[in-house]
Amino acid sequence: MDSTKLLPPVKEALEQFPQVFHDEIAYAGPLGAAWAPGRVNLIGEHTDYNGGFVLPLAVDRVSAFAGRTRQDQTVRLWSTHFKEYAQFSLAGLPETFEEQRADLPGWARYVLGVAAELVRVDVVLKGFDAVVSGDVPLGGGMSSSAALEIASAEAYALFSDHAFSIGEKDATLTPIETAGLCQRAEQIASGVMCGILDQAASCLGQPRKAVLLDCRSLDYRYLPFEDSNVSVVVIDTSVRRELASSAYNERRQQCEEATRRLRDLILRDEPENAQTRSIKELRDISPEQFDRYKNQLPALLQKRAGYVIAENERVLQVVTLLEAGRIEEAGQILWIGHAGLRDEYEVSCAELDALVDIAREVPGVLGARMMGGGFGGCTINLVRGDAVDSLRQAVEQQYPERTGRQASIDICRAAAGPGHVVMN
Ligand code: GAF
Repeated sequence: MDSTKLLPPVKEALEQFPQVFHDEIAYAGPLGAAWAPGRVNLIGEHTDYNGGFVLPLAVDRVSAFAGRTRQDQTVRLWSTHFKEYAQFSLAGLPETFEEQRADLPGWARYVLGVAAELVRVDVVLKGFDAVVSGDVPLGGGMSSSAALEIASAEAYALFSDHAFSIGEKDATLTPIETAGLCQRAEQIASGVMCGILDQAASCLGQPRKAVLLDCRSLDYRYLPFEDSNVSVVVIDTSVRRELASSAYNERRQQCEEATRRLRDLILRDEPENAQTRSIKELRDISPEQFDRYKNQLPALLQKRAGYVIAENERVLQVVTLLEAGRIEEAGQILWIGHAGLRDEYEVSCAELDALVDIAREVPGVLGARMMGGGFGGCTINLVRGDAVDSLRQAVEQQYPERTGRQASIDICRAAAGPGHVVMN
């Protein structure tokens, strides 16, 4: 393998392995590396756990493991980012958030959680030592934790000498099954009852493509996403808030409560409509139905459900526009999505709003909105190539003035899903 072709975090982890794990342990396999990408989401925020649609793309930023199989059941890890070790045994893995190892650093709990989920589906794992590296901004709304989980699954497959495999054909686990399993690992490790968006986006990544995922049926299809004139610019507010986890779970509960109430109302008034009996999630309520019943909901639930139902429609509108090559109009929908997240779903914050406001004044920015769970992290901006520098300048000048913070700006490309390599 020509190591110059490897992604920088993969290269870094491979280079560091012999320096970090230099004790004279008899390994059971060759040096190898496994990785998986982070993601951006074009549109479809907080729709995944409502059974709706999302439109993400995996990006050219990865989480990576490089290491070797051990002869026992121990997993020993070194994080290049946190500069710390973590170690656990594959015997006696946690099944719940409460049971997870409190003495393990947060990042290693995701790796442990993936092992627990793999063992639950009867996969046989082997211990390994590995260096963990990555260039997905941590906690920045580009799914660094999902990238770590999917890279972990890929690493377990690699270091178990392919006792199981992940892939579309003749594999033990399909990419979407792997995503579901890593979603549960995330829930165990973090206590956040996340949907499947992040893990699926990482698993399903393809260069120059976005993926439309139906989070209920888990059917998906790819959309060409390469316009040499338009860049995907991600701007990080540098804000990370603890509140995000509890607020996320609260939003999820509010959506469930809104669904129950709407179902009861619709059942009462339209008992003859057989479809109403199968209302399980906000996905099942059409915008027209919602308009008929929304005034009977408490104001807060009206806002939450209204946002989700409209956002689901926005995903499908963006798909239609992208397929017709009308990217400028697709950009317009991102602004509207941001307003919904800010005013109705109330998961934005002053810093995210400042970035979107600044972007709105820059000619050539086609659309922008906050991305991910909210309360911090990044915005996604669709920007005409010749406007990227103006956007950068506007952010550098205005964001510190408005917020007292610095933002970082990154251009991302749609990239492949997980991968691995064995060194000779
Ligand atoms: C976070 C979650 F992990 C996702 O499942 C998704 O709900 C997203 O927030 C909001 O769209 O990234």
